[in-house]
Amino acid sequence: MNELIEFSPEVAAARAQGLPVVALESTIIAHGMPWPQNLDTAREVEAVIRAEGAVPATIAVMNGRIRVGLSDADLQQLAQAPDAMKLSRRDLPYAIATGRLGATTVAATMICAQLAGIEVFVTGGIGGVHRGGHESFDISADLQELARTPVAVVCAGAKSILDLGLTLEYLETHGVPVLSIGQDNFAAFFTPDSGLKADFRMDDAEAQARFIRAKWALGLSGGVVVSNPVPAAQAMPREEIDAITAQALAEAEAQGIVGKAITPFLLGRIKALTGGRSLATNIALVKHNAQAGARLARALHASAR
Ligand code: PSU
Ligand code: MN
Repeated sequence: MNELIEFSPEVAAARAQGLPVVALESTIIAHGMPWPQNLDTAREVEAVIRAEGAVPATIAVMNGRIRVGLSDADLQQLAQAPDAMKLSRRDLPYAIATGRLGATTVAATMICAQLAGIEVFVTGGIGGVHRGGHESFDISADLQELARTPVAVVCAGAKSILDLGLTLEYLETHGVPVLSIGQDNFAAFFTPDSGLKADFRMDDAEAQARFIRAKWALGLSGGVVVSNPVPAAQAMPREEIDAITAQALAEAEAQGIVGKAITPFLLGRIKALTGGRSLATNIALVKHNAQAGARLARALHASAR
């Protein structure tokens, strides 16, 4: 096993016993949600996965190594660290080489999950092609990672701060399938329906697992997106979130926010402009994804690699 990886006792035991494991990212903790809701959510998401019969493995970089499975003290540290780096593919070696504390994005978490032999990863929303991305070239490295790294990513789609149409086009070009649970359309994070069709509707975890096994058995590299819409009762009203998103995007442009600072900036502004209601939706959808991810991990586990 790679000496740069360090498993928590819980994840090490799960591996030894051959239990299904679900990876979780840490950028959502360090940069996606404010204290203390970030810590509460991290704990609750892990609890949902355990209740569904799988073992959670939250991933971060600490002391020059990739930590797969965080203790509660680790979660507390990450949730309050003012200086945690946001690590995507390009940044991972820097944090390891310098010993900096780092939170992993979808892209970096996929890399670490694959190194750790974990097939399923749960997040809130994936990154995507930003609006105006054809000019700014701001396309999340998450999409390239989905094209190359064989991990199934359960998410509530991608946020409408992005250009969801271009995001789906990019995924199609790179051969990344988008499965949808419970509806035909791709989810839009704060709202269930993006108005854009996902590739294949697959409501149950066994069907998703058969699809994923077939993809990998064919030797097709890369991941699979599993889009799990936020439950209607916890969603934001569409018109409201669209108006607030437009305002947050205008503020980002006026303030010259670029690069990896954009996504955290927009999330923070949307939370403030909704009086915290977007955060409640965000928390609800991550927990909902944890349930779907744990079920998928169990189904994949039941069908040998
Ligand atoms: N979606 C969320 N919350 C988040 C993110 C996405 O609901 O915190 C994070 C994820 O870690 C994702 C990253 O990988 O933002 C994408 O950042 P960028 O757009 O800079 O690639
Ligand atoms: Mn970007």
